[in-house]
Formats: sequence, structure tokens, C-alpha cells
Amino acid sequence: GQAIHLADYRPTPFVLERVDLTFELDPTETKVESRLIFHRREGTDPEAALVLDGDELTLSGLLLDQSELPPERYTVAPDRLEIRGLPAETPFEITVTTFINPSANTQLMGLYRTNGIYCTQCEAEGFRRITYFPDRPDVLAPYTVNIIADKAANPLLLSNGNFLGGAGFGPDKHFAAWFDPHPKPSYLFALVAGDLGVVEDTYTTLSGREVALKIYVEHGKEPRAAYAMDALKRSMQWDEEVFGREYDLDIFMIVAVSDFNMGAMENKGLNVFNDKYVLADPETATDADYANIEAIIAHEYFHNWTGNRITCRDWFQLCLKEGLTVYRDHEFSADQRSRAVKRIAEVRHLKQEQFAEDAGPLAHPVRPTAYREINNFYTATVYEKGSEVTRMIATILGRDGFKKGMDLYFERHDGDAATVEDFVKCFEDANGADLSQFSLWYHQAGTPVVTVAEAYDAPTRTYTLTLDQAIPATPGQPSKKPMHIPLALGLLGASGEELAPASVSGADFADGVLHLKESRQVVTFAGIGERPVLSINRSFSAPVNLSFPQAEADRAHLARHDGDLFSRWQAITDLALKDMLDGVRHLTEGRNAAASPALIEALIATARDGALEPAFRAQALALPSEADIARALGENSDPDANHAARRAVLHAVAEAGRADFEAIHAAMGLHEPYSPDASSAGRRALGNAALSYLALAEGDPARAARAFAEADNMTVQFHALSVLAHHFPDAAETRAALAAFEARFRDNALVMDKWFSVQATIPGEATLGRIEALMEHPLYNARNPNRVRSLIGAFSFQNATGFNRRDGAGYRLLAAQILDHDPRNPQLAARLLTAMRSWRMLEPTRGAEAEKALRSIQSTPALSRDVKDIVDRMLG
Ligand code: HT7
Ligand code: ZN
Repeated sequence: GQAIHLADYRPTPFVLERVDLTFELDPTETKVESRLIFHRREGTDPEAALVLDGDELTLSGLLLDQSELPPERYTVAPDRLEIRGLPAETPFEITVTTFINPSANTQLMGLYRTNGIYCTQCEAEGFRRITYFPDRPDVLAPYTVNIIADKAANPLLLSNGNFLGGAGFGPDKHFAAWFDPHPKPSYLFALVAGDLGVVEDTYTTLSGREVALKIYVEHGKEPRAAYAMDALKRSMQWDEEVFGREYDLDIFMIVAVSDFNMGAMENKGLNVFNDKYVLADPETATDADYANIEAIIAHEYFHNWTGNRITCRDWFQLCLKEGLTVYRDHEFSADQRSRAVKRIAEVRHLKQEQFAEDAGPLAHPVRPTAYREINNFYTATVYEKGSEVTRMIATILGRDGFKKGMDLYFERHDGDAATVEDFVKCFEDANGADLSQFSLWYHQAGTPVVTVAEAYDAPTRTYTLTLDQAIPATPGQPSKKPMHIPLALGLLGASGEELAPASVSGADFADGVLHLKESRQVVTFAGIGERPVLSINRSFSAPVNLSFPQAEADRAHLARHDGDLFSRWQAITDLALKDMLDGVRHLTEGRNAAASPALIEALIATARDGALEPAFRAQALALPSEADIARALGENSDPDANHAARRAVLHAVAEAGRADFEAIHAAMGLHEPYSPDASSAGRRALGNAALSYLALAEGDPARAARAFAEADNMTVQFHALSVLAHHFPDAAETRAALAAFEARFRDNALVMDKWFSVQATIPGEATLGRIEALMEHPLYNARNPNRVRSLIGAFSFQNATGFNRRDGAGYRLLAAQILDHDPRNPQLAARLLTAMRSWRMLEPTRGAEAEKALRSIQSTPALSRDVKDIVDRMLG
């Protein structure tokens, strides 16, 4: 496939004025009639043809101003319709008729069927699978949509905008008409039809307009949508209070479906969700599920302003809506929950996903300049690093400066299809700032490494930091320019107090933020009366890797005293990671791995500290993951050694803290009536963490089996099941618990996804056999993306030792799965393949096996563009 380049962007030669769609729904032969009114853009070539996009379409009718077009005036193919000889001056109407088969649509892009429901997914390029259309985000128009369908099977007929009216249509059918007055690109189009239950509510906006809120779910599941509704109302209110943004239609609808390629979709007024991110009750959803629902409901709602009212000019600008909207949903969750704990969870996720991507063959800039398949750019870099870049703008300009920039952005670009440059310019203009160097964050891939060296000179009372920045080479970008890196920092005295310097030279330093802009800067803090302990990159103010071999005692000091809670967590994590890396080395030398006294002391003191919120203590106890160890090694990674070293550290902590963990487990009220609020969730998280350590210390499944049996909510029950499965996979207690769980929840697909996942993530080489057996389970369903991700995805992304078997069997299993899924659902196949994005960091034996598996995929004929693009880049 040919790459698409940002440099080739041109506006369309025709302006689309209006869209009028009529759907006659049929499971296998849906008729789509599309009437489009265009006029030629001023100043463009009067001869230019109108080119419409298609994807696997057959044209069955084409009219110009209601008259048939002679065949010499157009050329048609499944992916393209070109019409020539169109009027130069006056508007004209094109009527296109196509027939499509929603039941045969296994890609889940365009119009498809899921559980008897008609549903659409149009981002990024799914609308062209419905009708020939200028399917690009800079073509905006108001839409009228008429839906005709069998009445008994489809009592509900939904589309974007406001409901215009409906009526009977012949003996068995009915129709409904919708009008969306807000001009939108085709990727925000949605249609849903079928028979669903509904949860209804209303919201009164700041200016007093009443909005009808409806969440549609399968009949019988209505009670499980209550939390989503609550999260929606809180999101609407928060966007008014914090960003001054009100909702703009009479109705806001969410539909939950069980077959969906991603999390959710922000279609104007009619969001479509993976039901995993809507449905929750205490017996079937964990605290993590509740937090995800809150975040994703908010995210999609926030897109109404950042994405829909202001959309992207082209798909290179994807971070304009995604990075910004992730930033907004992060801020929302931080305000609803604990800011520090939320930040820790975000950074964990950022490092696990984005830092891993940025360090491998799929690294790309937040704002790329070329792609072969846009679906492959819905990445951690565009979303999570995109959010971090927005956060840094807020750090650099301050709260008020950021707000001024956002207000100008909304004012200047409402109704536009905008670019990243437009966005940045608003912050510059509103603040009189120059963000040109800062903008490199959008254009340079790779995670910067900031090297820190410190020196204290007692006689002159000066503390000196030498800071170097280096950005690793990434595909297509061998060398980089220095960036503007905002580093929040503090200097701590011996009793933990903040030391205020009399002056700072060598860098701009304001409000506790040091602005690193050159490849090397020597920064001097004057008037420091004692050797300080440096707390740097507080709250993770910049998404960088620090190379700072800070003394163990200093890390312990920060873990105990830092005023920035994030940095306390970071200090504990640094201590633990050092022990784990030492452990990996010791194990390869035939020695034992262990935990340092400094780590044990800091960790147990934190775990016991009743003045700290339980959710924070739980985050500290989680310690770095095996993937964190692999990334820190950077090369020659042996997942078995990483696992063993991590386990040894956890084990040492467990033994040392056994009595404390028993007390914590008993004190966290795991049997109290369930409430999903953040502080109750934090207590459960801490109690569950204690149970994990107790299982290690005791080496016996009895306690986890008891916790499993006594649990009255999914958070506690599923954690107990995970402890059983992951620590005691062959115990009778584990077999019994897995069987009891299956018997109880076999009719609940979302819970059964957890059952598949917990088994897929059992460490060790034996799990591959389990995966093969589970693929034969009657409830395994290769057509349901959630189920595939729960088994194959969990195994390949979250089971380092099981997946990275030395003999390469894990890679071969994944390769076979990718080739199996690719013809049906290329998006799903391509995403699964990214599980191997870090293959170049593996030790040589596994690396060679991984490469063989990748080459076997690459040499398979007729790969989708999605898989081809990923595999070529992975091997490139
Ligand atoms: N904007 C949405 C992205 C999305 C998507 C992209 C490609 C294929 C299917 C998809 N489903 C949803 C989701 C979001 O970021 O809000
Ligand atoms: Zn989004």
C-alpha cells in the first residue's frame, strides 16, 4: 500500500452543503440512498471531477439533479466513484444508491449487526463502507437521516441530532427522521436500530435547557446502566464548571453493544459504547471497571466540544481531539477521585503502553506526517503522549494561561476542522508566548532521557544540577533537537522541609518548575544551607526517562517526606526497580535476588501509615511490573529472569511485612456493603494488595480460597481468584474456584471475559496449553472482540513468561491467531500483533523466534493493509 503524506493535504474542490440519507434496513440487503448537495469551491479548477470514497461498495443508482448520468460521465469501482462535467457555478445534487449487507460485515466498520441490533462505526473511514462519500474529516455538513425498518424487530430507530418525527410505513414497517443541525464530518455519523431497553434521565444545562439523557442496553440490563448515567451527569456538569462548555442538542444518547473494536465512539448525540464500558453492578464489575466506565463516559462526552464541534482537518491531526480529550478525562477523574492516586495510575499506564511503543519499531510522533493505515494510529502515543503534551502546556502557562488559550481555541475554531498548529497558536496568542520549541513534542518521536548529576558545595551554600537531555533515534528520525522540558522540582532538607533557594541561575525557574531547553544546562541554586535531597519531575511534569543514580538513602528520604505524593510513590518505585534489576543480574550470576532493607522499610512504613489514603498505599505496594524491568533493561531481556527477580523482591517484602499485611487485610473492611466511590475502592485495593503478599508469605491457597468464598462483590472475589490462579494454578482450591465462578457467571459475557483472562495470565510456560484448551471452550467465540482480547490479548500483552516462551510457541500461537482473524477483522488482528512491539529487546534466542513468527506473517499472501503495515514496521 501507498503511504499518505501530510504534505499532500489539499482542500476538496467541492463544498458539501447538505446530506440527506434514507436507510431501508434489511439484515442482508440494506438500501442506502444518499442525496448530497455540493457546490464547486471558489477558485478551484472548473474542470475538476468529484471523487467520492468507497470501500467494497457496488453502485446501484446515480443521479445528477434527479436525472440519470450517462456512463461516460462517471467511473466507478468498489473503492471510488468519480463524476465529471459537473456545474461550475451553481449548486447541484448527487443521488447515490447502494445496497449493503450488514450481516456479512465482520470488520465491525460501517453498518453491521450485533446481537440482532443494527449499529454503525464510522471512525476513521467506515462511512465509505455505507455509501460513496467524501469520507474525510474536513468535509462537514448538516445531516437529515430517514430510517425505515421492520417495526416489530426494530422498535428503536436512532441517529444523530434531534428527533424530527416518525410514523407507520406500510403494514409491518415504520420510519423515523432525525436532523443534526451541527455540521459534522462523516466519521461522526451513527445509526442504531433494534430492540433495546432504556434508562432515562434529564440534565438541565447551565443556561437552563433541559436535555433528555438515554442509555440503551439489552433488555434486562437496565439496572446495570445506573452508574454510567451518574457518570454522564457528572461529566456534563464538570465540563460546564471547568471548561465552560454546555451540551448543544435536545437529547444525548448512549447505546451499549457487545461487538465493538474499541472502547467507545463519540458520534454526535449518539455515542456507541462497548458494553464493557457501560454495564456495572457490584456483583459483576470491579472497582477498575467502575473507574473505566466513569473515564470513558466522560471522554466520549467531552469529545462533543473537543472533536465534534472542533474537529480535525485530516487524520494526521488525530491528537488534536484525542490527546486533548484524554487530558480532559484525566482532569475530570482527578477532580472526582484522588488527584495523586489518579496521576500515579496514569503514569503507570503511560509507561507501560506509550514508553514501550516509543522505544520500539512502532515509535512515531504524536503528530505523524505519513501513514499507510489510519486505524493503526489510534495509539498510546497519539492518546497518552498527546495528553501529556497538553498537560505540559498547562504546566508551562499555568492554570489561568491554559484557560485563556482553551477559551480562545473554542471561540476561534468552533465549527472548524482544525490543526495542531491552530491549537498551539491559540495558547501563544492568548498568552503572548512562544511555543515554537515546545512544539517539537508533537513532531519528535522517542522518550527523552534526562541525565541528572548533582553537587553540593557547603562553603558557598550552592547546589548545582547538571542536566543533559538526549532523545533516542526512532524510525525515520535519526537525530533530534533539544526540547523544552518542564521539570517540577523541589529541594528537601534533612527533616523533610522544602528548602527555598535565594536565587537560581542557568535556567528559568518559576513556581517550582525548571525549564530545560538546551541539550546541557548547569543550574545553580544559591543560598542552600544544607545538602538537599532532590525531588525531580514531580507529578511527572514531563514524560521523560530520568537517568539519575540517586543514593538509596535519598530515595528513602523522599519516600518518607516528599510533599508531592507522586514523588513519594516514585521514590519507592525507584528503590524497588533497582532491587529488581540487581536481582536479574544476580540470578544470571547464580546468586539470589533479594529486597534491600531500604525498600522493605520504606514500603512497610508506607503500607502501615494510616495518615496516607489507602489507595495510595495500594499503589506503592503494587511495585514495578515485569514490563517495567524489561524496559529499564532496554536490551537482552529474559522474561523468566525478570519474573523471578520481581517475585523474589515481592517475596522478601511479604515475609518482612507478614504481620502488617494480616492486620491490613483484616482492617480494610472487605465485607462492608459495596459502594463504588474512590475511598471505598481504595480500601479494597489495599486489602487486596495485602492478600497478594500474604499468599506469597504463606505459600498456601487457603486464605485466598476463603476470601473468594466469602466475597460479596466482584472486586474482592476476582482478586482472590487471581491470587489463586496466579500463585497456585494447580491447587484443588483454584480448580474449585474457577469452576464455581464459571457456574455462577456463565451467562454473563463480561464476567466470563474475566474468567478467560485470569487463566490466560497465569505465569509460566504451561499456560500456552491452557490457552489452546480454552479456545475449545463452548463459550469461546472468535467473532467477539472482547472475548478474543480476554484470551489471546491477555495472554500476549499481559503474560510475559507464558507468551515469551523460549521455544517460540507463544509467538507461533499469536501468529496463527492473527492470520485467522485478519480476513474477518483486520483491526482486531493488527492490534493483537502490536503485542510483539518490544520484540527487539528480547535476548537472542527469543528474539530469533519472535522474528521467525513475524516473518511468517509478513510472507503470508493477501494480508490486510492493517496487518501488513504493522508487520512491515516491526521488521523494518
Ligand atoms: N474516537 C474513537 C476512536 C474509535 C475508533 C477508531 C477506529 C476504529 C474503531 C473505533 N472505535 C472508536 C474513540 C475515542 O477515542 O473516543
Ligand atoms: Zn477519544
